[in-house]
Amino acid sequence: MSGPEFVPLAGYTAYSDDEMRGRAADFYSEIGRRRTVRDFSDRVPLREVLDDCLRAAGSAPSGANMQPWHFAVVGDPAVKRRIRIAAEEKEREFYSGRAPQEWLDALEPLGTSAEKPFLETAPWLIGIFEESYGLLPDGRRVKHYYARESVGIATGVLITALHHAGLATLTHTPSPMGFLNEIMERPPNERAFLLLVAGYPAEDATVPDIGRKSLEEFSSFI
Ligand code: IYR
Repeated sequence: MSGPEFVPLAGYTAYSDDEMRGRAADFYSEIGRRRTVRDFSDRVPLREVLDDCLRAAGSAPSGANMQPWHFAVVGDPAVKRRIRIAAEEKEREFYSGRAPQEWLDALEPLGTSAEKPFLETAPWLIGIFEESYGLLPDGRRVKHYYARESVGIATGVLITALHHAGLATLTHTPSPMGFLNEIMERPPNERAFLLLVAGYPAEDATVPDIGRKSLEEFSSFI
């Protein structure tokens, strides 16, 4: 067997300390404005913007470079409606019985409920699927490593890319999410990771008045 092949690190860009300080501060200020949105406009953004944001997500690191993700984008109103109906059915069970009171109390500041109108209003519902294992054309299985972690990282890149492009997102987690495989026609080796709702925020969109932990609260330097 021949060994691994390497090429020069061509894409790396070096910055001076001043440039780096500015870039880090600018990026923090940009991403710090991101808010999870539940009120969407029905205006449809440019498809090429979404394509580039998905390409950005696909550049995420992954276990053994297996790239164990699939992004299924739904824009068809009839399919969005089916997703809303199925999600709300699950959510009603969650909000009126399955969720322990402690969980409902934790969600209270967010003002969420089983009603999910954004699943029909927003232009794009992106089903994010984790390929638990790969499939070769002959049907043999390829083992995937750290698939969940990899998909989580790719999802973070996608959310960041969409925000950077000027779009809003909502990480929606109807539970259980198996119905997404059926509606989005995904194979059994894929497991729904989350449903990312994306589009322009509604003009009168509001967000909960909640804060973020400070750097000191969530980090330590040893
Ligand atoms: N999946 C439900 C409940 C929910 C759970 C968490 I954790 C949230 O941060 C928000 C909502 C829903 O989407 O309403």
